[in-house]
Amino acid sequence: MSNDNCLFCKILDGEIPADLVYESDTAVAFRDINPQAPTHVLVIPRKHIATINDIEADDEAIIGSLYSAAREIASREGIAKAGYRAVMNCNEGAGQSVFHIHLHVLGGRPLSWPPG
Ligand code: DGP
Repeated sequence: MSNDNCLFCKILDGEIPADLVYESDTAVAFRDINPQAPTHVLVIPRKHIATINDIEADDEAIIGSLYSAAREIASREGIAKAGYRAVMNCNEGAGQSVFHIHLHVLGGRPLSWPPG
């Protein structure tokens, strides 16, 4: 399930430290190293999935669990009522730089739309 060359798999394995804020059987979340908002948390599946394009039918429960994590994190961070964004980039053209899917959970400031 884990990929030796994947930065986020190394965080899951404890090889690279991260500020963990949430853990479940299927998902882990930690603070982004380069935060773009007062709350900027990355929610990742424990299973290595490189991009949205690589999600398989059997992964639906895992993907759902990422949003359950986002909801819980938003509540804990106190941003649920004001509003937050949960967004996943797919491939370089959309800004994906780490090829292990991750939901960016951003909040704590006004967020404009559309993103750049
Ligand atoms: P994306 O560009 O959508 O693939 O987002 C990747 C995010 O990962 C980016 O916002 C910065 C973050 N990131 C990269 N390396 C690390 C790291 O070593 N630790 C943490 N916590 N975040 C990282």
